[in-house]
Amino acid sequence: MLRPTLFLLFAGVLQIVSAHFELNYPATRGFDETKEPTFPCGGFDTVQTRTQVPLKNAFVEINSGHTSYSYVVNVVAKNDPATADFSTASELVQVSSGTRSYPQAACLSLNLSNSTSITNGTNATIQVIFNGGDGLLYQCTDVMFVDSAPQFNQSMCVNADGSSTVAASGSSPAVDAKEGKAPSVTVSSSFLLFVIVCVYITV
Ligand SMILES: *[C@@H]1O[C@H](CO)[C@@H](O)[C@H](O)[C@H]1NC(C)=O
Ligand SMILES: *[C@@H]1O[C@H](CO)[C@@H](O)[C@H](O)[C@H]1NC(C)=O
Ligand SMILES: *[C@@H]1O[C@H](CO)[C@@H](O)[C@H](O)[C@H]1NC(C)=O
Ligand SMILES: *[C@@H]1O[C@H](CO)[C@@H](O)[C@H](O)[C@H]1NC(C)=O
Ligand SMILES: *[C@@H]1O[C@H](CO)[C@@H](O)[C@H](O)[C@H]1NC(C)=O
Ligand SMILES: [Cu+2]
Repeated sequence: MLRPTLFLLFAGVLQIVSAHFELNYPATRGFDETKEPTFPCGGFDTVQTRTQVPLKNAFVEINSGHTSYSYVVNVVAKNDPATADFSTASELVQVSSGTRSYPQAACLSLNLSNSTSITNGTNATIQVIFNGGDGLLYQCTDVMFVDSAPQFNQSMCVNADGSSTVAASGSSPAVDAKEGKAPSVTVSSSFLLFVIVCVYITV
């Protein structure tokens, strides 16, 4: 009787630790963890204030509660894309994809070369699709792509494992930041603690 209870406790704590993901930069349209599985934008279907994003060295910065995940970043180059646009091949352009094996801050570089229509002044919505193993999760941000975006904060491009943030466009790294290590240590040490407790009790 003891073991199933402990397992449930363990699973419950794990779920709190791995709290899905957030889109931190450019600012998300909105975040509601319960709606995050809602296609196409995690329950937020209204265009918000646009961030000017450069055509080169563009990225989105996320915060992951999962240690291991895959992601895809898409762009719909319209002023106010409809839900259907996010599932229409001719409207949806994939600009990034990959996997990560560490939690917390991650800088996902965008490579716009798949799009022929995005130029200086193009309004668009960026969609981040996150798969941490518990279902697809969605976040969006509204942007205007520009040649020169002096307000776009390149310092927001940070990987929590300290790895280089080489842009997918092949241009020079935006930042090689070592910040954000502390939170990932917190997550992994609490995880380790529960593993130790469970092993201890089982034995
Ligand atoms: C461009 O599109 C192709 C086909 O969908 C895809 O395989 C590739 O990963 C895309 N490139 C980027 C940078 O996302
Ligand atoms: C890009 O667009 C902005 C604003 O629309 C304009 O001021 C700028 O001159 C354009 N840049 C180029 C290289 O066309
Ligand atoms: C882009 O969006 C801005 C603000 O949302 C708007 O003022 C502007 O007219 C749009 N540009 C185009 C080319 O539609
Ligand atoms: C840019 O981002 C960095 C890192 O988060 C932050 O410290 C800095 O204040 C930001 N700069 C601006 C102008 O917002
Ligand atoms: C950018 O994406 C295009 C299309 O998927 C690909 O051919 C190119 O190699 C990519 N560039 C880099 C630096 O990854
Ligand atoms: Cu999750």
